[in-house]
Amino acid sequence: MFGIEVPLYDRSLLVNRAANEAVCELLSKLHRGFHITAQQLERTSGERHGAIRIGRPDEYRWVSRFFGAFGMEPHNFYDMTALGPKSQPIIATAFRSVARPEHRVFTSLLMTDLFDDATRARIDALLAKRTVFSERAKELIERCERQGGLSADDGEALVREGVERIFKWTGAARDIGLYKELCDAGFKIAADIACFQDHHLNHLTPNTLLMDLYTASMKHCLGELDESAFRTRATTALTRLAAVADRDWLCLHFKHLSHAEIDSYQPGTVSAADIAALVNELVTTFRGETFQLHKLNHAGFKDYTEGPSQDTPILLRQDAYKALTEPVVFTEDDGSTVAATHTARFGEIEERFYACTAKGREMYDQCLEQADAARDRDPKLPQRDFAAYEALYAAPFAKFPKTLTELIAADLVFARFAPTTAGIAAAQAGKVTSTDMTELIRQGYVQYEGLRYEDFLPVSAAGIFASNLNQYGTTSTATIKPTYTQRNLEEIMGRPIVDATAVYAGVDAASRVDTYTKLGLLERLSAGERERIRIRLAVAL
Ligand code: OOG
Ligand code: NI
Repeated sequence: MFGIEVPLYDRSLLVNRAANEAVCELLSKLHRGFHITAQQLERTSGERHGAIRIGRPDEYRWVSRFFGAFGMEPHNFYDMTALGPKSQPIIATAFRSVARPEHRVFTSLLMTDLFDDATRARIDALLAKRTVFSERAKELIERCERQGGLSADDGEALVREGVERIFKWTGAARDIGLYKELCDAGFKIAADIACFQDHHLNHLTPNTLLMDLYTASMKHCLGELDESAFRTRATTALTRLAAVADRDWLCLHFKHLSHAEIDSYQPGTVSAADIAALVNELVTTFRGETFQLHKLNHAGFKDYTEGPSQDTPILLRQDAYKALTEPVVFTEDDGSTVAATHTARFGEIEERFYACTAKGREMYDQCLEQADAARDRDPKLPQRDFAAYEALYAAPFAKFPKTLTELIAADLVFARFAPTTAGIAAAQAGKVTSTDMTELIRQGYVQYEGLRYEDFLPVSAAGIFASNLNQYGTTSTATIKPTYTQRNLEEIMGRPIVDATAVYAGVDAASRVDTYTKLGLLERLSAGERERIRIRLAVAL
């Protein structure tokens, strides 16, 4: 549906696949035995999240029930109204499954009470007129809830309601007067939501294996980076990757690979000549007609990537090509129509890293603030001197260790632990003495895997909103600015929101208990360590 709606999006998927293919070629040299099938590559390079923006609380509840039918639950509360000057008049959650978290939809709700009474009344009146969920869709959702599932035919029918009506872009708009007023008053997001007839997808976001290679590729295909600049950027990205793509990196980026499979790879090498050959291949590929993205309707690529610096493997990095200007038709109350354009839908990309503990997250927020402030002091730097910009942005993040084992040892990220066969044998022989996880890992008694961050980042989301609305933040015009809580959104949906951090913490703690138990170490833990695990388990429950 989305590929047909937005041709540039479909092409960006091809760019992503070409970049990911180059990454996999490099990995197969670095890890002899590593191989990815065309199908796995396609899956890995596909979409991982989408974003929709909802106007009315009752619509939001239906959306929540719709996703419920697909086993997707609300995860985390994002208050976009509380980001200072970066605020947007929305609150949000993301629907995803606990067990299969890699596909999610960021779902915003416009809070019209943030606006002055007159504006609010006009937005509410316009929103009140639309019906996005058909009777048939509601019936299917209710049946699913009653029966605990749907027949294959009904399931198909519900999917069709989604792609043919609820989330389909029609370009059908209403009330051009209000649209213009809202845009001029700096409320573009409200115009994007209130003046349309459907919950169209704002964007879909594929997964890249190497953000900096993808962004350089897109900029090159869009004509923003010439061949030589592209070569430099691509070479840097691949060279950096060759230095960090160890076993932990593989585990993080390829969830379909087992530990045993990864451990069976033999170490290989990647030379400068290998990288030059990969870059050459990409240059040749991008000369093809398919990749002449500059010939399509586009508005360029964002200047910098949101999230941690490129060398800090935590949370999530995101970037995007900017929102396209698309034709829309306004139908007025008297039945007359007006052809116009609307700019809101863009093309995002994401690369995911490790989920942070509370301590890690606090440190991230501080580093981010410093890095953002440094960038704001010289906003043209990314375009003028990208290498200097990268160094500037990375400086505050220098505090963060850059490898998984160090991040775990510093208690900055969550992981899942398990005893190895050697560990269990050593425990039976009474040879396991240390209770220190890092030490147990070093001795080969424990294996580990970093938990991948499956959620969103409000400040990054604000940057994403800003770049496509061409507007950084909206101030409330209500006489008294309302504040919102998770409880408000839970009441709107009629269901609780999952605290994703508590789930990560619970997985981490439960795996520690299990590991210590199997290694006969539980009783030997210090009181402090036991308390720390107990708290994480309790939070998760
Ligand atoms: C949602 C912005 C949030 C992300 O990736 O952070 C988001 C929107 O633009 O509607 O999708
Ligand atoms: Ni997004």
